[in-house]
Amino acid sequence: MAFNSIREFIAALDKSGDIVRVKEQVDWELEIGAINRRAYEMQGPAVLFENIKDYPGQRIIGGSLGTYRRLAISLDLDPDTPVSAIHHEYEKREHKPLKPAVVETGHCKENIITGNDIDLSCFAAPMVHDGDGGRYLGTWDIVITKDPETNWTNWGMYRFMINSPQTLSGDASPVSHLGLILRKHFLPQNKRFPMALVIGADPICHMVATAGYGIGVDEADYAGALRKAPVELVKCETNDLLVPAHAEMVVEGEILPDGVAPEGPFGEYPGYRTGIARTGILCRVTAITHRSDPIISMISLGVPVDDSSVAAALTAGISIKRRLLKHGLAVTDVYAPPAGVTHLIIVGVKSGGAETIKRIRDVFLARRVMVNKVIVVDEDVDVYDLGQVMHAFAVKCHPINGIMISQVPAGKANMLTPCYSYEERRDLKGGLDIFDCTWPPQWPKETLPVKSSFQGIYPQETQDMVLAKWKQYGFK
Ligand SMILES: Cc1cc2nc3c(=O)[nH]c(=O)nc-3n(C[C@H](O)[C@H](O)[C@H](O)COP(=O)(O)O)c2cc1C
Ligand SMILES: [Mn+2]
Repeated sequence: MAFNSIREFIAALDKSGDIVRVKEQVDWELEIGAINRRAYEMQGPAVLFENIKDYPGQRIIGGSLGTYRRLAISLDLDPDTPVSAIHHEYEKREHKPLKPAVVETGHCKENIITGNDIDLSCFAAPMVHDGDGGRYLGTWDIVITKDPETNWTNWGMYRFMINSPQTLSGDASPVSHLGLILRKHFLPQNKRFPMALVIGADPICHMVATAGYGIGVDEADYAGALRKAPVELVKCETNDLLVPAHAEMVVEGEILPDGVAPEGPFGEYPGYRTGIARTGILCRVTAITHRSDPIISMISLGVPVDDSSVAAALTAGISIKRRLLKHGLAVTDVYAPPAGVTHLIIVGVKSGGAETIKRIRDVFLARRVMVNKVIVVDEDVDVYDLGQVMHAFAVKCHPINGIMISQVPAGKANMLTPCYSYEERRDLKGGLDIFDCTWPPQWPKETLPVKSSFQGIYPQETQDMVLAKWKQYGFK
């Protein structure tokens, strides 16, 4: 059964024991961020802060999807579902996109604030990390925008910090869909760009906002697919965007074509504060609507594992697999292990070798290269089992011929990757290595090393006999 709101999801986490309710008074300045961060690092539960200094009645939830257990619960699966099964279920559900249902009203309309009454400082936006550029209201959010030409509605997760009581500043990259629409239809025409920042929607809506769907694809249809029920949307007060009706809070606004504001720095997703304060986009708030006693969704972003490295690893793995298949590569599975923070990707292939490796490299190099290491393994290696992957890397990746090093053209690399120098990050320069852990197809079959495993080195009859008698031997 799909959750219709974050409150229904919290009730499920209460039941499964995957959330702690903090009743002790906590400070929005660093304390909440630090508690949430420590909980991640202990692989602990989600945290609901119920008593926030200066903000009676308001609450913050941190880490809603910070473990695979919580991710499985959000998809209405058994909490102990293995990672590979979560991936496969996600892929299966994606085949049936469901259009959202537009409704008249919803919880997000319980309070409507417009005009001079708008004051962002009335909301418990946390100062998440020491050294952040400001208080971030949007950390685990959904930002909704529309392409005026095609009516494509985009959902993306982009951070937004409070710049003044009535303005936000943000950091949507030029290649993000928000960045693309803004630069195509609004900046050149000097037009204001309507947006809605959604906080505290049902967990699946936030997850699809992290996913790299194609240009022109409405993420809302995929939230419906994954929930197996249409998302209910309601119209904004001051623009014609549609937002999740049962969200805790919606900040309606317009990005000003001639305005800029300082943005960042921030403890970033690769697990480091790599940036300095930059010039961000400036959003003038036109309305705030919210549920009474709102719950603000947040992430204390940092070293893995957290919501970003779990949920975004799932969505990144699925979208990279989709892209490789589209280019005709015989890929079995793709895993972006959370510890690799989407910088390291494992690709399983039906047949490897230099030609396959080159084609995989070309697919990665064709766009912005946020990844910098790709490990390619044969299909007998379970990509979700890091022990097996490490074994293949250790013994099948030739230390000279097995590494394909590529330069990433300036302007296309990841500016947040900590190993790049300051100059490289500034100019978006970087590299991409493909580690080939597959057998060269030209090696004669009789010279291929034989895998000394149960399935690899024993005759089929021996395997069948051992399996048939397994319990007889005394195993459970
Ligand atoms: C916690 C979190 C914060 C993010 N913040 C930003 C951000 O500030 N700017 C950005 O361009 N992408 C950010 N991303 C990555 C985007 O969410 C991701 O690229 C997504 O695909 C964007 O949607 P789009 O493909 O519709 O542009 C963030 C992801 C996560 C998980
Ligand atoms: Mn998109």
